[in-house]
Amino acid sequence: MENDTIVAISTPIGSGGIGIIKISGKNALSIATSIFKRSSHRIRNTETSVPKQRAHSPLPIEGLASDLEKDSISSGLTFCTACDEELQSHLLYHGNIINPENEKPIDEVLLSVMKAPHSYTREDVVEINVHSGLVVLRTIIDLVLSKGARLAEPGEFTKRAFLNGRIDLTQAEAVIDLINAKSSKALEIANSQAGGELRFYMQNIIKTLTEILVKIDAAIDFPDDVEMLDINTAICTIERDIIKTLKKLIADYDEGHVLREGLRVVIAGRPNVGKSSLMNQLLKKEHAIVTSFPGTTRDILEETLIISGIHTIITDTAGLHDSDDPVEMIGMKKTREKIKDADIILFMVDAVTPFIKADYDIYESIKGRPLILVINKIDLVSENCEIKTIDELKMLPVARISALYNIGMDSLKEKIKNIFKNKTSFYSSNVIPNVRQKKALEKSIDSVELFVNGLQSGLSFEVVSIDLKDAIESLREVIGLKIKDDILDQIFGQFCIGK
Ligand SMILES: Nc1nc2c(ncn2[C@@H]2O[C@H](COP(=O)(O)OP(=O)(O)OP(=O)(O)O)[C@@H](O)[C@H]2O)c(=O)[nH]1
Ligand SMILES: [Mg+2]
Repeated sequence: MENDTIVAISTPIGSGGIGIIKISGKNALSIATSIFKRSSHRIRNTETSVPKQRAHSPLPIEGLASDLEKDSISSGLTFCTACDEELQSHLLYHGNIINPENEKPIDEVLLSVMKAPHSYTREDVVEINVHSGLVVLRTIIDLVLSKGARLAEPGEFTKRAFLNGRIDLTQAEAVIDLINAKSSKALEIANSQAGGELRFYMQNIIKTLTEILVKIDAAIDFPDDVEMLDINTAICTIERDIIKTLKKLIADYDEGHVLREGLRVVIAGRPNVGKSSLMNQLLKKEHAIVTSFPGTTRDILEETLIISGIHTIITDTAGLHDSDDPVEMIGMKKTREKIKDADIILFMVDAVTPFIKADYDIYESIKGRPLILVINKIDLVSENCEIKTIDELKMLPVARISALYNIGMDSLKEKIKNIFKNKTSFYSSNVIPNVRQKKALEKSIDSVELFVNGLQSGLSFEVVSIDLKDAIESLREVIGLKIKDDILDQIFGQFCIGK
């Protein structure tokens, strides 16, 4: 476990009233003490405002020292009489960050101390509230680094909270979601996950499966001495409770992930139908290159935007058609991968030459998925021109647009919104696994089903217990009890620095 001392700016970079520098690790306090000079007269303490037993509870940070100074007496702040004492945990100190080389103050700050284990990381943590401004923040960070700390990596504070047992992995991931929440529902979901709801489900299932495994192991080792496993009851519990719950969680992901991650809308079609033009029109900027040459877009392009109030990730793709050009083939492979993960596919055709063989080939590969048929370039055909196609395609929601001249965009957005609503309106669960958790859940279902099939077909306990162990391992993986370092790095790498 890492035990060096880390530092980062915890607030967004840019101009603002207050910036927070966070230090965590065994030297956090000594580093802070070496660069911080307390003001001679005051600590804000709570004795005048809260009952005695809460005197050391965390204090709200209301503003910087100068504001505190003005309001100190009227707001009931009390004066410190022992200012040379060691910094106490969960108190807020007023003072200055001093450059130790010339003793000159760098900034007037409020400094709070949270001693291990009563901190976010379960290590000693110091937070310094400084006047936000890049130069001040950088100067203080440099000073802390010169005292032996190192810059924190993205998510490292939360990673330490996880490694030190303060939170489990589902909660750590919920912290990312809280930071990234794009809607009030997403925030609700992240909050319940941060509270440990998914972990609660997992722990119960792991407990039940472990009890079955213990009986199986005992029956293998001491066949004559132990009470036999009631196979029918075990199968019934697994099928009725466990598989059902796991499948529900996966269905929750499929239905609910748009609430936490956004709606994935992929524009697909053959070359030159106007996919990139639509992307640009939706984004209201020249993002994708548009030319009259088929095959202009070689790679996928992704952007986020709000469509009718919905957080959307829109993807422009390389045109799909028969080609043996190696670059195009790579682009088309990526297109197909994106299509696989899409929540909505905007299947685009050209109003002038609709439904040639290449269009039908594409349709064959995407039918059954949530599609909107987008007929583009309607500015080039007469208004009432009927587009002939097979009945199946006529059943799809259709948007007639001109991406170039911004015609029909509202109707297209309305259709996207309708599909989103159908997907989410009955959605009430507050526990939505993320992709990583979903994959582990799927693995666990496979193993549990193999175990049940094995039991039903009379395989030996030695054989079926392997599947049961695999299932338990996958469930442990969901809450991070068995997870490799590189996966951890990937998870915490998604955080911003300072969290
Ligand atoms: N008249 C008209 N031309 C359009 C419209 N949309 C796109 N175009 C033109 O069609 C050509 C191809 O447009 P793109 O947006 O590059 O088409 P694409 O589907 O991204 O093409 P690839 O990247 O090659 O697959 C360009 O010359 C666009 O100006 C439209 O609504 N009306
Ligand atoms: Mg293009």
